[in-house]
Amino acid sequence: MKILILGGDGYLGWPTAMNLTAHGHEVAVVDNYLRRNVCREEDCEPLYKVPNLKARVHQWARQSGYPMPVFIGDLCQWDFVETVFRAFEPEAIVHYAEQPSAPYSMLNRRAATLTIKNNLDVTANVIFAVREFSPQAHIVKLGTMGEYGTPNIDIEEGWLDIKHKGRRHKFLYPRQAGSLYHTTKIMDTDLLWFYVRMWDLRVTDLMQGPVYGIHTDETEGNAQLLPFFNYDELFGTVVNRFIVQAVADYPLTVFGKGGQTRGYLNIKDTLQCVRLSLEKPADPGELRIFNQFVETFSVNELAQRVKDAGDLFGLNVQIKSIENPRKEAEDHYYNPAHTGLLELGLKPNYLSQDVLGKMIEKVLQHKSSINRDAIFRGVKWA
Ligand code: USQ
Repeated sequence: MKILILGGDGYLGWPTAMNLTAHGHEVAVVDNYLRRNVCREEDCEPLYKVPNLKARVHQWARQSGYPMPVFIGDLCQWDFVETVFRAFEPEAIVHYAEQPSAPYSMLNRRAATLTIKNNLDVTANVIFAVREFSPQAHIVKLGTMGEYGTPNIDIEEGWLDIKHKGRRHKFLYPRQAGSLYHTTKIMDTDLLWFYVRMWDLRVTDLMQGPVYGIHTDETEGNAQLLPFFNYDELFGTVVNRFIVQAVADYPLTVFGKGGQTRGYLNIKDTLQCVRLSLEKPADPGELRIFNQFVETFSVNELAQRVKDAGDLFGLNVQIKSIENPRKEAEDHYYNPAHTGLLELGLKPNYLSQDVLGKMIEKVLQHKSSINRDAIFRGVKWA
């Protein structure tokens, strides 16, 4: 299949690109280095240096024999979008090209408007480009479990069947996000659902939980191919942050009571979920939604697991509850369904001590590069 990856330089985009070529697909990658530029501006560089996208594509082609066209440009610009779609003629599009950080979206007005403009403009341009140039193409869009928030009832997989005054109708499951970033993902879903109804697009929306991990099958043996690994408050997800904190002898930053529960997954499972969705696409006129995670944990449970793993390495891991900079429920019901991807064939990689241990080993190699000042800056939600 000819697959276009938007956001192909990112934490998930780059490993996805390698993985899909290794599974026999023809892949092109697109990026404008937004994430790299924001990290530089905000002084929160990843743990180790990552070669630019063209250099990584070159490395991967030399190692694997799979070339990938690279397009560097801004998908908010229609001329660029048109050039990419005309040149590559994709049969499927994986849309990762969004500002992915909740704390960044809450930083200030500039970051907020950048997040709104970038995320919604790119999604709209993808929709228009598919309609104009590749109407049969399947869009696989990365959404987030955070679209649902933490309601006091079970979370279904995308949809809710409502019975009201004796009649029934199926609606998108109610969404109520906890950050501006998550809210832009809700707006993406609404845009996609609207155009699925109008133009019979075929769309899979993946409601993904926080991802952790460094290595994938394709990175083994070549450190130049590793994805970004952020551990700062803006771009690091919680497990990756806790691993770095454990290595840096920095008490694990549990926000508030630590009862916040989310659905987590290993980066390797992101790649499986995206590939399975592509290989068994949604039908024309279908918005298919999967909840993309494999197990749920509270922040306290994660901190304890990282401490246990750190102890095996002789690290002196402390856990410290600090005032929560975010406005979120710290003690809540959480029971989301997640059977769709398992039915497609997902084989979960769970958060074992072995997995945590491998991450600790890798981070220990870069201990001297850890910038302790980037770990906590306290971006306030309110
Ligand atoms: N948390 C802490 N201490 C920390 C960092 C985070 O207690 O040092 C807590 C947060 O308050 C939150 C939970 O851990 O309750 C998860 O935080 P996170 O930073 O790992 O995840 P989040 O900001 O929600 O965003 C991440 C990704 C985003 C993705 C989302 C999935 O950055 O792109 O969409 O996970 S989800 O959370 O399910 O919406």
